[in-house]
Amino acid sequence: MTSRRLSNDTVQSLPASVAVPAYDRVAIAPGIVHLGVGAFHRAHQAAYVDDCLAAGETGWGIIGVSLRSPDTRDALTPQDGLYTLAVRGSDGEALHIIGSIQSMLVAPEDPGAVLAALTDPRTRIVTLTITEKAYLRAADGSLDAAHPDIVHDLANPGSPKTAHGYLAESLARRRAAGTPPFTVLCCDNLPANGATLHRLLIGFAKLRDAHPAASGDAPLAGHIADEVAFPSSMVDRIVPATTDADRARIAVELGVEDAWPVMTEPFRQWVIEDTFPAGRPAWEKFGVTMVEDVRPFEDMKLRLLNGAHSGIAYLGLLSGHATVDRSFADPAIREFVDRLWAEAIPTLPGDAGLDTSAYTAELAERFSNTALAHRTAQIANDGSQKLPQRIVASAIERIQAGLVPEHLTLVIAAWIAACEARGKDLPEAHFTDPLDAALAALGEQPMLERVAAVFDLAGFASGRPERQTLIELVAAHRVHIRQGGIALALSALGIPKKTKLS
Ligand code: CS2
Repeated sequence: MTSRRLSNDTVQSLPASVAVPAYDRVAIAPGIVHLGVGAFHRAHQAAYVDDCLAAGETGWGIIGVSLRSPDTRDALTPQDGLYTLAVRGSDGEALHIIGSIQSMLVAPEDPGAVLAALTDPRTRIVTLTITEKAYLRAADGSLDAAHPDIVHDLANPGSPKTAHGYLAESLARRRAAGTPPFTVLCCDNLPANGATLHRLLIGFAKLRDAHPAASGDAPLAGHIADEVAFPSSMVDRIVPATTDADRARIAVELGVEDAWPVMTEPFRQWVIEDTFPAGRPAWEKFGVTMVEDVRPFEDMKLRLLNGAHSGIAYLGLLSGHATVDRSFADPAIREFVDRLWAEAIPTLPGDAGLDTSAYTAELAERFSNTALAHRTAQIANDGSQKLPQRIVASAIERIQAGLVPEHLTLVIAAWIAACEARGKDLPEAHFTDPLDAALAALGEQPMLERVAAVFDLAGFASGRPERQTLIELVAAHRVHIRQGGIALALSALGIPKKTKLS
């Protein structure tokens, strides 16, 4: 393997088939601070921003912030922030070098530098992909005020650990300096993600306003409630984790090394509520849909794409399928996903002009992409954080409509079974969940009680009249899985369909 590295110098000498930034990176000013520079951000938002920069915008470079690990910074900084986006479809792989990330910061190493970037008047948008669990919601959906990182951030506003702490402190400093607030654009897979973050941050600010560490400061909660815009957005692009084989292949194709290329699919979608008082890039020129209300798109994506993804992951893991395409090619799982969609589609707004059959047909193609090798174990992570908006919400609405969500509830049972299979049929730590320690601490219990305990820990259907029905359905599926594996649970649903006796 070559030892030369991708960088501003070597990017000029890449093979002609590789698309490179066609703009002067030095002339770009930073305008966006992004919290959570994972592979998803690098395949999605950073690529859209790269398109805008290539079209001549100069004020929207990205400063990437990692809230925890230095790994992305360590990979990208020696490459001047450049990296390869490998777009893998059925017709092969196209390589793009993305130049929109100008610099990287690692928050735990230098919180002051992150706050300086956030308070810089040139920063007009702060975007986030920090994953569901980093919003630190309690089981009832409100801010988890007892979380040690929240307690820390309230006592130490100048050296926060959480996104909430960084946003609150920088918004307070901007106001004190007479700098208008930035717009906060949440890009995580949460329902009403902007409104959700707004609510959580106001919750944080109220605690902060009441905390002795903030005595003498002007109250912040009202400022955030009234003056800061939090448009919601729906983000979509499938981004499997990069493997060493990907790194080796890309190095050969480029002729230089890229420590962390990102793999993705040709499809991409971004729907954003158009509330940007401090301005924004002209994203709409590159296929981004700017709307007044993102909710119908978001629900469709969370319930049909992500809901099916979780089903494919947990049922697939329990059936021995390592990747999404293999799981989806299993006729029984394919039939199950069709029925899952049939169950979830009626919960979507009928008057929003959604074309659910075109959408699911396209999803079926995307899930069948064999070039991605998207691992079921990757999607299986953090189920307790993902299932509420992907599965539980639709299941509750089905019960309200007088129907039985028997397929949706099998996904929950398969999640519980897959969690419990780790260290037995599945490798230990094959995937992880924030509830792992609490789940492990549950003793032997009858099935109904066990499922109820899991619902309580995860906050599924908390306080809702539909909770008990859901628990009973999940427990019945879980018993089937225990007795005869996922095959028995599926056959109890009539999958695979029995051939008629002649
Ligand atoms: C996946 C998502 O890992 C997961 O939970 O369902 O990351 C999914 O690939 C993206 O939301 C697609 O946009």
